[in-house]
Amino acid sequence: MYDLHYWPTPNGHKVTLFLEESGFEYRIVPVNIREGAQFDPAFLKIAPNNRMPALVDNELGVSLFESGAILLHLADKHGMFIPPASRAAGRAEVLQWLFWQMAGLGPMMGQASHFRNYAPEKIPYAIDRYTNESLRLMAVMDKRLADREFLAGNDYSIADMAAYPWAKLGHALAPSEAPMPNLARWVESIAARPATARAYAVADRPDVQSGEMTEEQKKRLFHQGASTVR
Ligand SMILES: N[C@@H](CCC(=O)N[C@@H](CS)C(=O)NCC(=O)O)C(=O)O
Repeated sequence: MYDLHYWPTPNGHKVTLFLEESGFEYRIVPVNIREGAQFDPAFLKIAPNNRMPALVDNELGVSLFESGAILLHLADKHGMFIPPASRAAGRAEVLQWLFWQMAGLGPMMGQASHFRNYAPEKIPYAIDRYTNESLRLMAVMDKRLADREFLAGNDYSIADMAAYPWAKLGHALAPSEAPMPNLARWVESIAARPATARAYAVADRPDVQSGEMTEEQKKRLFHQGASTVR
């Protein structure tokens, strides 16, 4: 049994995508990041970076933070959605696209969204920098997907699960941008998976709902620094 410390954001969806594909039993533990639940001492014990998602693997007595580490732990433990070490070439394909998402697509789209939607001033340099970098990364995906079904080859993998929740939001960044047909086909094919629908349905639970963000909540989320941690 797994406990998934979760809030319905793209990084949270990555893990419900895996858990719903696998059919494993898991409990949702809501982490209302708008209300500061990421700073609860009990949560910080398993997620010292005060970010969700985090996973408690009750069977092994292990807890993890960072969505990429969580996906890799689940995939390796159960031998699903990543080739084993004995198939090093296929495994390397998954790992490089997983790390590409964690280091590139996720952070860049996160910043693009922040400067476009939440920053108190509209700063064109920041908006353009992060929007353009996100679009560049999406074009890399589009090219990659021209001759294979999924990011790492012909099998759906944890690299796709990591990239999907961000990439599906991509069209909102620049609706007039030249079409990315391979990326669009990939988004549609993952959206059509029954497990994807179940993963996103978790976001409809009443205990993970939040409305418009208040000024106080924005301050809590967007004005963190070293003193937040000490
Ligand atoms: N690299 C981390 C990023 C996690 C992350 O940024 N989580 C956000 C929500 S998407 C969060 O918990 N924010 C709380 C805060 O900013 O205090 C991962 O992939 O797990």
